[in-house]
Amino acid sequence: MSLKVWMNGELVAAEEAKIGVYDHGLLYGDGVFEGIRTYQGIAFRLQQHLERLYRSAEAIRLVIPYTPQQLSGAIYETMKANGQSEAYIRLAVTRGVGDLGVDPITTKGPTVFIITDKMALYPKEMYEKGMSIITAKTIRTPSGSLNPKIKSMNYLNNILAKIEASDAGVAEALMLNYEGYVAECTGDNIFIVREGKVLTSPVASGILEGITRDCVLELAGQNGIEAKETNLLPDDLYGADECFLTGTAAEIIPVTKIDGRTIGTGEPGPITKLLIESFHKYVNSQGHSKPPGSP
Ligand code: PXG
Repeated sequence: MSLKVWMNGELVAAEEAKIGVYDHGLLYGDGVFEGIRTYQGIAFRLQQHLERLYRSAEAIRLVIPYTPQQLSGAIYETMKANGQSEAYIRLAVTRGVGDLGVDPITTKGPTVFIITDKMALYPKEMYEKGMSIITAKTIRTPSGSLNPKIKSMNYLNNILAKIEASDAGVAEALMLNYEGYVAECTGDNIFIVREGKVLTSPVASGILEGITRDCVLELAGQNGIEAKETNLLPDDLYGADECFLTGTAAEIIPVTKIDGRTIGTGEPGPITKLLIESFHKYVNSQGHSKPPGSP
């Protein structure tokens, strides 16, 4: 049985779920999306994902023709139709079909679709031994060009850096901003541990405000670990005691090598391990859809 995809209010077979070649999402990458996952059948921090989706849409002046409640209902309806209890959810809103030409004024209304599928995770070994990453030559798009806070369908900036990672034989690439500060990886946020403190690049450095990143900042606080957003340079990373990445698919993954340099002892560090454990406990508890500690 093929998977069902929710498309503009209807459940259709995956092979019938098609986007027209005149859709500006395809022609120009004109659209926004979210990547969400479930734990125990419940979408992780769905409200935050939906808020980010609507913020992204507003930033590109795209009006989503559904309420957050409708989209939330549609997600669970799609999972149910597919007989899934756990899923990776891709929720996307494109500008829709229009004439050739970048002007969205010719489009006739957004295309909204929801895919619920399996999660693609990093190999287990990387979580145990840590991963190697490189710094990409490709600079993260400056906020004044296309703010990385907007989770748009324009991912070529990240894709070019990901190709650099593949060329170097590693799974992820770190991207710097145009000022030379650490921004983020192609699909993950980056953290370091220095003298017992957890540090990560501020949103103002031009990054996606990751939902896993927010969760890790909260969990650090709950565990009595000082966590701070601060500009970081590549040298801060090379000299860090520990390093890890966060993202919906990756959760928290230790980084033990950057540009061939060993980070800390070369093994996942104690604070990284503590945060991983704390994260697992949190997502396996009831109420992970809400921030930790909230009623
Ligand atoms: N930075 C970028 C550029 C991302 O795309 C993150 C950081 C982490 O954010 P979250 O909210 O997930 O903690 C992302 C998220 C995929 C996929 O299919 C990509 C992401 C998330 C889920 C799936 O490539 N990127």
